Amino acid sequence: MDAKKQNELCRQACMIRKVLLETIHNAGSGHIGGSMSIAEILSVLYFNRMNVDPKDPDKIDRDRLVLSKGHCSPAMYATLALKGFFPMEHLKTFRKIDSDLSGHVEIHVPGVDMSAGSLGQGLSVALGMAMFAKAKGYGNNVYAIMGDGEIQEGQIWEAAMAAGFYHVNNLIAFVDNNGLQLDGRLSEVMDPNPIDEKFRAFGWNAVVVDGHDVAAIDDALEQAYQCKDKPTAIVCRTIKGKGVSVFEDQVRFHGGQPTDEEWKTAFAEIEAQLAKWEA
Ligand SMILES: Cc1ncc(C[n+]2csc(CCOP(=O)(O)OP(=O)(O)O)c2C)c(N)n1
Repeated sequence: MDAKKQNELCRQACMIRKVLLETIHNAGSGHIGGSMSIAEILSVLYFNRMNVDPKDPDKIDRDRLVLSKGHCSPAMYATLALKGFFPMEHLKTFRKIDSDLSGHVEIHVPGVDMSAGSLGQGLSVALGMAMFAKAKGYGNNVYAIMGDGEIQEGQIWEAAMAAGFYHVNNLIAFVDNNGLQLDGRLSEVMDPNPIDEKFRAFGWNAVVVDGHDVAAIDDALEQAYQCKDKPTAIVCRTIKGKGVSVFEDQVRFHGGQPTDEEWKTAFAEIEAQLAKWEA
């Protein structure tokens, strides 16, 4: 990836963080930590790789993305608005009564391919979409983003087993390996690591990358496209709350809200990062 592209994708990740924080701040509620940790994944997918058209969100042969960790809707909605699926202004309705932008992703929102929120279901749905696309010969890819706490759910592994057995190579699953779940560290609750080895045992191609390195994510995707006989799992080592010092690696910001002082720090830090990428 050339330096210009890398700069653009880093800047988009920063914009995703800025917009998702503004969205949550405005609503007074929403999941900060797990939204911040997937900003680079979404930046690479939506601003470099995915075949989607904001003017034609339902086109049949589009790539699809299932945000299986559906509580991270602020990251998804920020990305879709930045990509042009709906006006930025609409984000101000997030979590308001009568808005389609609810706290967990909703399929009624342009650009969203699956409603999610009940963890553990997304990989199964993404697998179905990928198998359908293959049967139809559309040639598209289906992406899923799961949490590392989420993969404690048994249904994930049923889907993983089927995807490996049926060689569903157009299915690419990201695991946001930020090491925290709702109520603590994975290492203390129930550790699914080593995650890549588990996927390999189920017949997948699996890679581990720094999930905040846009070039590394992009390279892993290239490797996934080259793999013609297996689905690919991209295990992204990330930091929950990445991008704001006071939010990073804090269980409290899974769903909890910052104080006014912390919000001030957050917006100042994000603005400083944005200035760096714009330079
Ligand atoms: C089936 C189900 N059980 C419990 C919850 C409540 N819940 C919401 S987020 C979460 C933690 C998920 O952890 P992880 O997948 O690691 O997400 P991240 O840390 O990336 O936000 C839980 C238990 C849920 N949404 N669905």
